[in-house]
Amino acid sequence: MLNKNLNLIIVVFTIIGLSFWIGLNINLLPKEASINAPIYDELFKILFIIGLILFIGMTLIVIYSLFKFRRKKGQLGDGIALEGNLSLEILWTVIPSVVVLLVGLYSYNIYDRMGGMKELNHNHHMIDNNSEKIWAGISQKSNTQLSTNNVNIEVSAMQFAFLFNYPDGDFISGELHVPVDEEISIKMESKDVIHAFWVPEFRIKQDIIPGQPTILNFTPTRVGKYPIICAELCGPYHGGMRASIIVEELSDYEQWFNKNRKTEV
Ligand SMILES: [Cu+2]
Repeated sequence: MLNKNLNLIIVVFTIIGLSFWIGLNINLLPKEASINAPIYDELFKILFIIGLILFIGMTLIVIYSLFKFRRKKGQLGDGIALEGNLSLEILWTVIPSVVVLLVGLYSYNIYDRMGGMKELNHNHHMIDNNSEKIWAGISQKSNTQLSTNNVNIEVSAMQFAFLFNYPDGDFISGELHVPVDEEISIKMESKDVIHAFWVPEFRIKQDIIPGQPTILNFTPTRVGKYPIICAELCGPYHGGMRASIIVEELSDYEQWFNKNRKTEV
């Protein structure tokens, strides 16, 4: 009995160890290109490790049972009628409950660190037509801090394209250009149905909702060209609703901006 328990403990620890090794050494995510990416990846690693423990553990139990509990030659009767196992039932209720609770708390912490809990709605008045628009979404800064931001971009989403308006330069672009290492603030509005602005390399995704403008703040950290993908099924050509975000050095960005800006008459 003691020997059997010892074997079980060794197997369990091997599975946990192997899962941690795989989870920490194999990266399934695209390269990290914003300050949100490392925060998000922390949570992803934990979830990946938990998933691996379950996957490897259950696969081994199935394989073990296939051999161990196989019908023996000449065995014709039914199996033993088992009914209830209180300790086992407590175990498989308590462990998942604790895991889910901890993951929930940790996710909240991650979302908070990414800026998801910032109060963006500074509209304290009752609803009236002159009041400020309500913005929602991820931001590392509050609304008042955002107004001092130097890179302001308005995103319009429609079936089936994204358009990027640069109000300071009074022009519209089909590609989103942003300077690296600067805090970017984008205000997003939908012209028709729900869309979502998703940049996998930035680990950010925000819905664009008709009648409910949203705001998204991020700081790109790596120069390059990344896809912007609509992540909300928005119609027959949803799959083709893509654009690009080009992260470049500030001087390159300014050059591009000045080339496109409307000169005042
Ligand atoms: Cu869309």
